[in-house]
Amino acid sequence: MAQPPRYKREWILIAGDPLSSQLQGRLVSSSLDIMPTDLEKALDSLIDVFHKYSLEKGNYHAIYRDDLRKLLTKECPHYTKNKDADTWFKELDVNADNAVNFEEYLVLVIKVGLAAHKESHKE
Ligand SMILES: [Ca+2]
Repeated sequence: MAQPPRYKREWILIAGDPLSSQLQGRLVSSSLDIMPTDLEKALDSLIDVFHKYSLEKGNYHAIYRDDLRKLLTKECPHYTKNKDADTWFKELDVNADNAVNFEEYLVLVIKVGLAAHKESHKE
């Protein structure tokens, strides 16, 4: 028998409503749900950040060049400043479809995560 989900997402979407966009994907726990783990919360944040920029153009699955520039500037400037946004875009857009999909975004997360981990061990 399948295990119940540890937590559930409450999807609220009213087309064109900015508050709905912000609420979409938010983790919602009811009193009956088990609290998500730290890693589950972190994963939820990674997904939320992706959608924050993909939904700039109304797409759940693609971040376009100018929105990637905003993401780099606003979400991880410390770890991405050594390359310009166009260079990041070319590196991340592996399938060359002029958009960064979620898998390609995870490459950025890995690179930034490695840099953050390295920095965490600096004295
Ligand atoms: Ca792509």
